[in-house]
Amino acid sequence: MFPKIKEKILNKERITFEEGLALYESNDLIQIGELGRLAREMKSGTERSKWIYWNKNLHLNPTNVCIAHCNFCAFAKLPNEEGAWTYTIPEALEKVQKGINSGANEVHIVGGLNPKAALPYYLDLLKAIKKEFPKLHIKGFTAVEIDFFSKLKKITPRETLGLLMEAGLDSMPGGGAEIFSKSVRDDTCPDKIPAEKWLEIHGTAHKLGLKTNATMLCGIGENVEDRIDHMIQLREQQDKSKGFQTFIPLSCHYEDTEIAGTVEPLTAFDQLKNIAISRIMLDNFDHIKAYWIQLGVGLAQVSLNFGADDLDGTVQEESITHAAGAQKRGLEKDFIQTLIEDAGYIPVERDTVYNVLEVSEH
Ligand code: V47
Repeated sequence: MFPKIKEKILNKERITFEEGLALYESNDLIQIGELGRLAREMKSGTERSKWIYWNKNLHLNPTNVCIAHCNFCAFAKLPNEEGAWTYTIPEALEKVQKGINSGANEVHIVGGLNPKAALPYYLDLLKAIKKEFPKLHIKGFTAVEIDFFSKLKKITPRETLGLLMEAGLDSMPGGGAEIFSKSVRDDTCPDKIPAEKWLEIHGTAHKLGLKTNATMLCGIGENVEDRIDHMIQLREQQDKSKGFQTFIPLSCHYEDTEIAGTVEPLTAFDQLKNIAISRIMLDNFDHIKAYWIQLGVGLAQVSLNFGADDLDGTVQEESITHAAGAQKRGLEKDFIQTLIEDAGYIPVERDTVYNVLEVSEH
């Protein structure tokens, strides 16, 4: 199997569902990693094959009030529950200011499905952020939120996206995809939009000129067939609409979640396979992100040798994974650069849409 897949990667031929599955079923992690790295090198081209991207960003979660019930989520609260928050616009601006003070050029905004923080609230928030910080890139809202805002306002997702873009939205993150399989979605996040709707909203965003990302949440009871199916659905959507930049495999954290103890947690092997196999399968995605908040810094560093070419960023003020037990908070520039260099790569600071800001070649 390995020589055939290697040949296909070198010839830029598409890897099939069955081949992807065979990779997951193998425990030869070194060979899988080598193929992931080869796929990454083929994708980046020789000159950039040693580049690892990172950026200076902050996460802003304006509200954790959420009417959806997802069994893997420790972030959501009911409106009057202890620990529920919805920031006023000045409170949100204060959080953003803190990020700006540490050099952030991107704010990643996502929140719960809160009927009291719907489109009018977010239009005001985006306008206020752009007025105060005109150069800050706003990456905001999962397709699940876009659908929620649209239904409340009785307008289409296209109209909602248009209004958000007028107010300052620059791109969209990849959250809310979870696992596309209907049975896993029904078991874990029955209130979330189905796969087709998630993909359709990203397709609409791409048509409107927004770049977006895509995630896959693993460790929620899915099997490897579900993971490959998820990647193939994304690959097909990308063939059509071409606006995805980065794929981010996510690893479930279980503290304070209902799903804890009911599923097998991911092992380090699983997580490295997710990185390498997604790099091999997603031949039309430019980047694979190793999200250190969830992988942990150590595994994120190792994954740079398995096909990931992006370490996300400094990530200040994240709440979703931290609510479920993630330990590490904000990384400093020097530390990110050391992680990359020690793995044998060149740190490249980027903006959200992969414009190069600084290549740190020593
Ligand atoms: O959509 C929820 C996941 C996502 C848990 O686009 C959990 O650049 C682990 O989408 N354990 C939000 N994960 C994060 C996200 C993201 C992160 C970094 C970069 C980008 C990007 C996007 O977190 C949610 C959900 O899939 N999530 N609960 C949990 N207990």
